[in-house]
Amino acid sequence: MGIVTPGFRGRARPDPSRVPPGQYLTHDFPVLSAGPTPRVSTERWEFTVTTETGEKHSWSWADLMRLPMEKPTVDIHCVTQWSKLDTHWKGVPMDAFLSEVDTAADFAMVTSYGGYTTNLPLEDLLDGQAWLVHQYDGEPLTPDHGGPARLLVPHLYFWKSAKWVNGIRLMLDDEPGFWESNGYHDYGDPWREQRYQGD
Ligand SMILES: Nc1nc2c(c(=O)[nH]1)N[C@H]1C(S)=C(S)[C@@H](COP(=O)(O)O)O[C@H]1N2
Ligand SMILES: [Mo]
Repeated sequence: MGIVTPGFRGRARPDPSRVPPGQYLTHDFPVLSAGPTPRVSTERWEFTVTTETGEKHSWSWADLMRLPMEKPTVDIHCVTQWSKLDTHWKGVPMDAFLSEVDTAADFAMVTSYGGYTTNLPLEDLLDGQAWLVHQYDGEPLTPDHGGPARLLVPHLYFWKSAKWVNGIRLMLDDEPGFWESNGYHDYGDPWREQRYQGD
């Protein structure tokens, strides 16, 4: 029989107050993309909020750069079971875009260059819980990780943090996004292990 040395095999033992059930810790930064990486220049980049009545509010890259920035340090949790603690980002809280908009909507469809979509309740984008980020670890966000800009919604599974984000469509009624139409949970709270429909 071989000698088994507990604690030196397999995955890092996670701190249950930081790491949700069923997750393991990773120190690298995996790339998970459902399709090819779109190349979007900051000159061409635009972010548009569309209300339920069709009213549009758009921000160019220059507009984005003039908004007050925050530097959130957050833990992120992917449904494929990796979690990463204390990730450093820089960006604009979503409140900056949404507070200018007159809406009765309760839901948001986040849209991306390349066609990815993900839905969430509008309130989950407000009150400093979500950001449009353009830097990771002090560097411009790389295309693989969603550059030039992505959504960051760390309190939900990371598929809700749309890479290459280009807009938000406000909706009176909930609709499923890309993964939500393919069996993933509508809400995706990692602390309640809402991975798949029915969880
Ligand atoms: N546009 C877009 N956003 C996306 C995805 C995607 O395929 N396309 N994948 C999601 C998933 S499942 C995860 S886990 C994270 C991965 O982000 P990362 O590649 O920076 O780790 O992005 C999310 N946002
Ligand atoms: Mo994911």
